[in-house]
Amino acid sequence: MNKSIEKLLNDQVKYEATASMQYLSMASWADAKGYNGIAEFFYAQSEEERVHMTKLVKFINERSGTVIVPALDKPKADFKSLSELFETFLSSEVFVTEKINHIIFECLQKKDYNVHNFMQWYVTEQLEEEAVARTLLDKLNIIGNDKSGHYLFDRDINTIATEADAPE
Ligand code: OFO
Repeated sequence: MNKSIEKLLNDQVKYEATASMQYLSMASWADAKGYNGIAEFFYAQSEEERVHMTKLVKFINERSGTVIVPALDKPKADFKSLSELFETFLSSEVFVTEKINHIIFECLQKKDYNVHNFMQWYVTEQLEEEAVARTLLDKLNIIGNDKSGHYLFDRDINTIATEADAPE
């Protein structure tokens, strides 16, 4: 595998791992505040990102590359509001999407169609996850500071997320 592509895939391992730990931290924050639905949502997101990371690790190994399991920065652990929690979610997803697009771009430059093909799965995932993050944040913006709205949001988060994720 081209060394610069291998480096980008290893960087992506770190970004997926970082997202996984960030979402675990967000799940724990929500859990401690009594938002059980939001906590379960982020526990599941954290697991998903871990799966994304492991898929990359396996792929690099399959292609006889060298995997570098990265050290991670401490995730953000405190949030002023639910809006800040979900803004963090959206900005994390937008960041990951940019990185994936960059890998796709480099694959085309280096004519590595194998990695390009593999990365299409991530492109689709990111589209879905960004749509979910934007929808949830939009709902929270409508709710504002209304406590009973927050209660219903926490109760219904999985339904809202599933609807946002559904193909048009
Ligand atoms: Fe890894 O799917 Fe989002 O970040």
